Amino acid sequence: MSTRYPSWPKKFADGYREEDCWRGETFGGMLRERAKSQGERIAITSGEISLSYAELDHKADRLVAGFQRLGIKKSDRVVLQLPNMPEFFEICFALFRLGALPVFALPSHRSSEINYFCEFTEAVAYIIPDTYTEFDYRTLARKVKSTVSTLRHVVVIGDPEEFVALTDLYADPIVQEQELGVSPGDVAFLQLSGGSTGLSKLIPRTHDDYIYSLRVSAEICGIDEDSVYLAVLPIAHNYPLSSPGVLGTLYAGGRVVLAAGSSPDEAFPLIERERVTITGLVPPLALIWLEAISSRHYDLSSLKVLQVGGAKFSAEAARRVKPAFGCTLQQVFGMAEGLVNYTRLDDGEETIVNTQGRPMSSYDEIRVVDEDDYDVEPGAVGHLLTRGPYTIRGYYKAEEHNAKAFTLDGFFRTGDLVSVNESGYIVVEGRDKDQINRGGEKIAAKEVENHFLAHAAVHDAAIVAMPDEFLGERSCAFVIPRHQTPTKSELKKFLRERGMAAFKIPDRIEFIQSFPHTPLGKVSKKDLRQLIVKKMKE
Ligand code: AMP
Ligand code: DBH
Repeated sequence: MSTRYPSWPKKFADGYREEDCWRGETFGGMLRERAKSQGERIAITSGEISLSYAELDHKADRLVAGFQRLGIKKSDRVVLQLPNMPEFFEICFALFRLGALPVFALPSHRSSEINYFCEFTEAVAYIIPDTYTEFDYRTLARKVKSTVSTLRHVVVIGDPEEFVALTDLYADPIVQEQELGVSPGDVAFLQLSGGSTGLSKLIPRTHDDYIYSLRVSAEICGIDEDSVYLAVLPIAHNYPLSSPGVLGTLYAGGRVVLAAGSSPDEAFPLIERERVTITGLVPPLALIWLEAISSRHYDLSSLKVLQVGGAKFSAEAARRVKPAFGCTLQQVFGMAEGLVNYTRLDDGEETIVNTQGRPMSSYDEIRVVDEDDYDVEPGAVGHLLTRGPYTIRGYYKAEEHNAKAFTLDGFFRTGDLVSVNESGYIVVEGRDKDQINRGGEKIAAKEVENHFLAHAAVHDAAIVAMPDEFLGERSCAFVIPRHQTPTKSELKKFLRERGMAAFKIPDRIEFIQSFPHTPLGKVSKKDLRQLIVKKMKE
């Protein structure tokens, strides 16, 4: 097994092929086929722009030639940091055809994260928009390029300044019926984990396994050629990318509509105009949409499915979806490492409202275990372990961590605490990973703590989740100062200047003289969580 790209043992890989999970498709081949069968049908709509399957296919080919001219080749890593724009697809499919691996950064990431992605993956190129949400990505690129020696090219959508313009890369395609030596079993891209032990881990997903997850997702979510998926969340994230998301929709030959923003005033008119049939939200957004719907008068009757996932959706809010939108709620509990659970469209109301769904594939293996890896009693709460045809067997270049994150027989330790009911539906009950889930955005406590420790006036720091009605959780930093206590705003400014994504900056900072400890002498985050709840009531 490669330690860089861990994979399934042969016995399992053969089994998944025999069972027809893995059909030997590649992303490049999939787009080629859709271009033949769907041709002039629209694949992507973004504002006034629309792109047919044939056009997308052709543009991807032209970019393959352009990327080749830059010297980008099979297996090279390319960090992609793009918002919801049509070029995202042209670039992705071009890289897939080349066999180069996109690394899916989020638009909210800043120098700290991007530097790490580029360095750790030894990326040869970094692809960005010129500006987006008042942020100039070229300044970020300058910083990264000056520190990462492998990075040869920065490609910019829009005004490139000293970098390469994407528009200059659409070259005459080299006629090639075959892809450039890309096999279905190859890793297609690196997705990001929410992280728990520090920086995000990178997740190698293959053509075979990801396309399988798209096919099953599309089927469960009722996606076909007539479906219209509205992408409101950032599409680089695994959920809007694949559950069924934009790629699942393209797999099924449907149409993807890219939203510029997620607010009701941006999304509702789009749903009306484009006759959107399905979209995916995180719980805080779903709450905003639920609040807005009674005062807005758009025709949302085309919407058949409203998905909510990424963080736990409360049963109370879940119950309001159908009456408010007149469509089916689908809860989605997934992870970029693989396993995705869905409530089914024809499930009864109680299942849809009270559970986070069941595994999408009958080949998903689920175990719920105690601290010693023994199965708990049926229905009891325990740690969720999983293995299957689209769940990775190890993170990219992380041998030591993999030994802990996976069992010896290849089950992934999800870090989620769940119970499974008699019908096999999962309820997410909590978490045992050192992470904050801020309305679907995951924050690894350790990563933020390490940034605090770089401040001269900080002796120690511990980040915990505090309950929040709107986001589910927010983050609180407990800080032990050295001699002089810094101000809270000084600390936040310091964190921003270290180039952390804004969503990771703690919502609250509390100074403390010492941390409570567990009997083993570890910092007791449980006690700190209780302490912050007490303080919130004061
Ligand atoms: P990530 O590491 O970013 O891929 O996030 C995956 C994690 O998000 C899961 O392991 C869960 O902790 C959390 N998550 C995703 N969907 C849900 C959901 N519907 N309910 C509760 N937690 C969720
Ligand atoms: O939170 C997630 O990572 C997630 C949620 C729903 C996910 O990766 C997915 C569906 O595929």
